[in-house]
Formats: sequence, structure tokens, C-alpha cells
Amino acid sequence: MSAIAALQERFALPATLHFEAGENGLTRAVFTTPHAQAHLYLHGAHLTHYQLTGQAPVLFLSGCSEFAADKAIRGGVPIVFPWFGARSDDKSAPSHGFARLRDWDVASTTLHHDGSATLELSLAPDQASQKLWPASWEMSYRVTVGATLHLELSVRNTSDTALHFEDVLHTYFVVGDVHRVGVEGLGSTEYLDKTDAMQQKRQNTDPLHITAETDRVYLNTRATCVIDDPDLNRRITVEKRGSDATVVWNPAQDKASKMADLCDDEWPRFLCVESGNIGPHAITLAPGATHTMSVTISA
Ligand code: TA6
Repeated sequence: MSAIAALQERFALPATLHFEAGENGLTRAVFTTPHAQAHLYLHGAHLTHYQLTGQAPVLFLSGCSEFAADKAIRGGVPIVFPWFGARSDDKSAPSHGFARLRDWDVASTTLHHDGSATLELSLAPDQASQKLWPASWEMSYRVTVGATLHLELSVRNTSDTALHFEDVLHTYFVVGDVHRVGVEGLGSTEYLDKTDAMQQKRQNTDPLHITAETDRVYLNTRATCVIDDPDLNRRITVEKRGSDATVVWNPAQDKASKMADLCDDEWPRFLCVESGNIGPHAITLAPGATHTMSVTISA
């Protein structure tokens, strides 16, 4: 029996959730619920598509994304773990950690009374991850697709020593034109400006308008953010729990032109509003403890 047939037999939810070969033959789960459709690849437990019936897609997916075993998918919701960005002590280590490069296992599927569905996936260390980051841990990721999108990422420390890590749900949102949206919720918030040698600054305006390459790690914020999009005539709400940092990123023309997995004309049509625990907000987990971060997206 093929791997997909085995997943179908164990976890498919008739008329709501099935497994199939997606881009480049990578296995994906396809959600079809009364309110929304979604795709999630087992590669990286990477949610690549979420679309409410009758609306433009909420998640951006690059048309030039490589769906390769050793590459992260460009767009959707990459899972960043156990470090954010480049590893300071190992330049050869993959950017944003290894969780988004690994094939995750399906743990369970659940159909709810309102027609929404939850897919739970799990990840544990393997030889490759142990070489990069020798630690004992277990991750679970629960994705609930319905009138809202609910993402819940848990990390459990299965060792007898403290576990120190960063985690981010690095969400790419579709926008009509990044120059015309406003991001609400980060006014008066301190941030590290990655476009200006990580200078710590304070955002005095609310909403934030994107006028150039923007790459900011906002600190000490549990705020709900809203992307107000006049072109698509919608407001995307990003609510979070268990996260003290928010990242806002758009590469603009110059950086985008250097990204092989982003097509030339795509960069004005996405904005990343990312929820996580980075730098001063990295997590230190006691032995046996679990940390859960959740994000609820509505449009
Ligand atoms: O979250 C913003 C950021 O850290 C940017 O600096 C940029 O590197 C982006 O992530 C994408 O990183 P990636 O490794 O997916 O190309």
C-alpha cells in the first residue's frame, strides 16, 4: 500500500479532508470545509493555502516556490524552529531552523460539529537534527480549518535539562498592493530594525504603512494585528497567544530580485506578519514542560 493510501485509510475525513500527491509529488492534505479550503504539505507541516469561500486566498504562495525535500516552501506558514534567521554559531545551519525542512507525521484528524476540521502533526528529533541541535524534544502542530484558521504549535522538553529555543509561525499574507495596506496594532511598540543593523526603534504611528524593504522584530507585544487592505476590501486579523514578538517583513524589489523562489512581480502582493518568540523572547523550557503558541487568523 502506498504511503498516501495508508494515510487515506487511517486519517481521511470523507468529503472534508483527504491526502494526495501535490506539487512535485510531495504529499499534502487537502481540506474542503463549508467555509474554507486549505492545503498542508507534510514537508515542513507547511500550510500553503487557506481560502475562504468567495474570497481571494488569505495565504500567499510563490509561483516560483521549489517543492524540494531540501528546501523550504516559499509562502504559506513556514514553521521556524528551533532558531530564527541564521545560526550565529553555525553559518552552515539552515536559515530559520530545520522544522520546515522535515517531513512531519500525521497524528490525528478530527471533524467538528461546525464542519471545520483539525489535522494534528508531530515531529521528533532525528539523526540530522541531533547533529545540528542535540536536544530531546517533541513537537505537535494542530491546524484547524474553518471560518477561521487556528494554528497551535507545542514544544515539549523530553530531556532532563532546560531547553532553549526560538519559534515563529512565519505567515505570508496575500495583499492587493503592499504599498496600500495598513498594519494596525503595533503603534508605540519597540522593534529591532533588521534593515538598519538591528537598531532598536519605536513605531510612533499606527497603522504601519510599508514604503520600502521592511524587516522588523517587534518586542514585548502580544497585540492582535490587523492588515487593512483597501484593494482586496478586507481586514485580516492575526490574533496570537504564547507569543511575545511579532515580525513584519516585505523584501521590496531589491531583496526580492535576489530570491530565486520568488517570481519577479510577486513581492508587492504579500506581507509577512509573523508571530513568535525570538531573541529576548526565546523560550527556556524546564524538563518535562510544554510551551504552546497559537495564532488565529480571520478575514
Ligand atoms: O522573518 C523575516 C526574515 O527573517 C527576513 O529577514 C527574510 O530572511 C525572511 O525571514 C525569509 O527568510 P527565508 O530563510 O525563508 O528566506
